[in-house]
Amino acid sequence: MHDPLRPHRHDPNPEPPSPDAEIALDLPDGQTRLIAVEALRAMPRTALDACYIVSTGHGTSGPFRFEGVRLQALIARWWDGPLTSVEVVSGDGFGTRVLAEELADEGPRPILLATDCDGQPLRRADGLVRLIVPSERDDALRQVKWVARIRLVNG
Ligand SMILES: Nc1nc2c(c(=O)[nH]1)N[C@H]1C(S)=C(S)[C@@H](COP(=O)(O)O)O[C@H]1N2
Ligand SMILES: [Mo]
Repeated sequence: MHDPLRPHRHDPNPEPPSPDAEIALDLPDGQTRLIAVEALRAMPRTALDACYIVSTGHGTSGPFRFEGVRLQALIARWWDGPLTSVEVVSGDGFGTRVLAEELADEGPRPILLATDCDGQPLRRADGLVRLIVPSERDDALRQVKWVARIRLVNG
């Protein structure tokens, strides 16, 4: 079975999986919160300059200035209990796992849920809402477009 947390394809899907950018946030206690993109945009914002989308198969694009909300800030707003990892999965079955240690040790370039790029709102076709993992510069497999579900895992 295809595991979205281990994507193996390098053909980026060009099509948004749905028109809607709402995100479902699964909490470790079994509850789910639905987060509209407007609610995400209303949160404190962070910008990251000089981001590149690096693809082994089809080159590099950028630099981009991505702007949005820190993944850590989103988590802190909804969950203050213990956490071991966070699964970020798109509507087209593409995803990555972020470890709690990564979030604790982010430094000046934090992981972002981007809603804007180069001063413009990201369009759905561009990947709204897009995860940006600035430490990953190999193959773009963690630069997840169309984030649909964020699962907080403890244990
Ligand atoms: N949801 C989703 N995110 C994705 C992919 C995808 O197919 N679906 N492809 C990945 C790959 S392999 C690449 S190279 C980049 C391409 O990003 P771009 O469309 O901005 O160039 O997105 C990454 N994120
Ligand atoms: Mo890729």
